Amino acid sequence: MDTGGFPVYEFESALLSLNRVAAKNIIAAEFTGDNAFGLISGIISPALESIGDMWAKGEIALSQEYMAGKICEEVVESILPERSPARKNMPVIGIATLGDEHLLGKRIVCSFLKASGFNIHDYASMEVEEVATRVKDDGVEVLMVSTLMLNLAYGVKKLRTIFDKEGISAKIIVGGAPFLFDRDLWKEVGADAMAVDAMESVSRINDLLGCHNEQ
Ligand code: B12
Repeated sequence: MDTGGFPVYEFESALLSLNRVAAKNIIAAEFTGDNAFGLISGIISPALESIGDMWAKGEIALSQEYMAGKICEEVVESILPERSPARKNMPVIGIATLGDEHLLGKRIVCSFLKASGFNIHDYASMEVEEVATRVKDDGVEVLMVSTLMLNLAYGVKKLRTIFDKEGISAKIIVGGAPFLFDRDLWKEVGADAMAVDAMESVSRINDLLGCHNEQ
């Protein structure tokens, strides 16, 4: 794997040995104050994906995969930027996982959007029907859906049906593993767009709303 000069292997081995302190120190040594998303895509995500593959091949215990996810949540939390104070005339955004317990991707997208100045309603891991009600009540213009389990990705289809039936005009942008594995799945489930990561999600919102959110 080309690690682009990042200490991915060191971070991965700290995670596999459940060495929380070493994992935090590796990221702290690379953190410059404004490169959180670069460290997430350059070190944290590749290490987690490699650990996920090892688990799938039976090479490590579930507890190692589970703890690696938990340690990464803490590490990510410690470097994510604050909410931006520049929040004039920004569209109302919702974010949900439709019952998925893989919360790290949602956490990162949510934080990136907040840091970019968006107003976010975080519906966490709510069921489809409840998400639709909240989207309607909160006047959400774009709903971001993060699912890592394929079965839950199909929940977007159900959501779209409810939106159409109830006349809810919110756009739906999806992301997460199933949409990365199958690049046409977003169309199949009736979403309006997909994005590969948090950074791309901002361009998708702007494309769909036909705006560039200048302050
Ligand atoms: C870590 C992990 C876990 C951790 C979760 C820790 C946590 N609190 O989140 C634990 C161990 C708990 C776990 C549990 C399970 N997992 Co798991 N897990 C993973 C793994 C290895 C990495 C996920 C991750 O956190 N990546 C790092 C984050 C940062 O990346 P991300 O979520 O993809 O998010 C980025 C982008 O996708 C994007 N994005 C994400 N969401 C959104 C949303 C929008 C709108 C946009 C625009 C962008 C966007 O932006 C993010 C950052 O830039 C994946 C493998 C993979 N390839 O994804 C499997 C994976 C998702 N898990 C899987 C499975 C099967 C399970 C379990 C059923 C069994 C198991 N392995 O233990 C359980 C079920 C949990 C449940 N009921 O929800 C499968 C799902 C397969 C499928 N067909 O559905 C995967 C794909 C592994 C595999 N290859 O088989 N898992």
